[in-house]
Amino acid sequence: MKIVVAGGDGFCGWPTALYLSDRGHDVTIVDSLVRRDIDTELGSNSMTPILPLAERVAAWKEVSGRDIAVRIGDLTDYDVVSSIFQDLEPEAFVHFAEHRSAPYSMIDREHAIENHRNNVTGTLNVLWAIKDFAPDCHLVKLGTMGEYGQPDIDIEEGWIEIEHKGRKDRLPFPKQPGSFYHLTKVHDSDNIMFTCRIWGVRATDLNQGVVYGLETEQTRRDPRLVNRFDYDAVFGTALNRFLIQAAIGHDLTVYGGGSQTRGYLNIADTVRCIEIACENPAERGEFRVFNQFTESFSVNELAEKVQRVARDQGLEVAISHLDNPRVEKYDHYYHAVNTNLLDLGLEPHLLTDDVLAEILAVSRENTDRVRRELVLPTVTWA
Ligand code: NAD
Ligand code: USQ
Repeated sequence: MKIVVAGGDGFCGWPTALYLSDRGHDVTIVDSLVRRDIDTELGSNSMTPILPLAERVAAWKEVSGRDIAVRIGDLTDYDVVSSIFQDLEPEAFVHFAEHRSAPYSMIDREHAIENHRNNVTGTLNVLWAIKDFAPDCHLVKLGTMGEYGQPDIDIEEGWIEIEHKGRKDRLPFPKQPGSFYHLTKVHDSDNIMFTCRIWGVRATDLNQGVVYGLETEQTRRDPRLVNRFDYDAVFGTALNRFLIQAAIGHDLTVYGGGSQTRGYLNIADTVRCIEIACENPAERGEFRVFNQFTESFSVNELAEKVQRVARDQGLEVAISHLDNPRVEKYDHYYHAVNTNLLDLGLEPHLLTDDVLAEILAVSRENTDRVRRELVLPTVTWA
């Protein structure tokens, strides 16, 4: 298939582009490289030394013999987006290209607005371009499990049957997101659902949980293909941060009580989920939602696992309960349905000690790149 991977220079997008290319798809990466600019803004860096995009793609060609085309461009620019659809006529448009950090969106008013501008405008442009130039193209859009929040009922996959005053309907599942960033994903979902209804767009909204891990089968083939690996308090995510903290001998930073529970998945499953979505497109006019996670854990459970695996490698790390910089629920009910992707053939890579040990080992090889002053959180919700 002809597939565009927007955001293909990022943590999820890069290994996905390699995986799809390896599977014989004709892949074009579109990226504005804004994530690399944000590193400069925040004084942060990937723990792994990632090459410039052109060099990464050249290394992939050398290793695999396959071409990945690259377009540097910003989805908030409609000329860029319309030319992508006109020139490439993609069958699937995989959309990772958003600002994805909750703390980044909570820095101040300007960041909240820029986060909305970038994410909501980019997705609107993609929807208009599909309508204008490629009405059959399947939009595979990365949303987030955090759109739902933590309701006191089971979380369904996008839709819920409701009976109200004697009448029944199938309605969008209620959303209670926990940051301005998570709110942008809710706005995107609404915009996509609306265009499916009025223009007959075909779309799959992948409500992804927190992704952990670093390498995939493809990135392991050459050190130049290494994935980015964020550890700072703005872009680093829970489990990856704990593994890096263990590697540098920092206490594990559990926010607040630590009973907050989320859905998680291995990066190796992210790439496969995208393939499954692309190869099983939504119908014209269908707004399909898949909850893309494989297991759920509390933050305390993750910290305890990392502490144990680190001890096996001779590292003693303590668990610290910091004042929570976010406003979050503790001790909440969490049961989310995730059967759609499993029914289509996903075979999860579960969070075993071996998986943790591999990520910890790579982290230990890169400790010299970690700027310790970026580890503790500075952005607060309140
Ligand atoms: P990332 O920041 O590493 O990568 C995003 C990429 O998109 C970057 O390379 C960035 O330069 C690019 N980009 C951003 N805005 C753009 C624009 N307007 N035009 C063109 N390119 C743009 O993020 P990631 O971790 O790879 O996440 C990818 C997607 O998956 C995001 O939409 C995110 O919300 C979603 N997601 C991520 C996780 C996770 O744990 N990492 C979990 C759930 C959902
Ligand atoms: N947490 C800690 N300590 C840390 C970091 C995080 O206790 O050092 C806690 C947070 O308080 C939160 C949980 O871990 O309760 C998850 O936080 P996170 O930073 O790992 O993830 P989150 O902010 O939710 O965002 C990440 C990605 C985002 C994606 C989301 C999926 O950055 O792009 O949308 O995961 S989900 O959480 O399902 O919405």
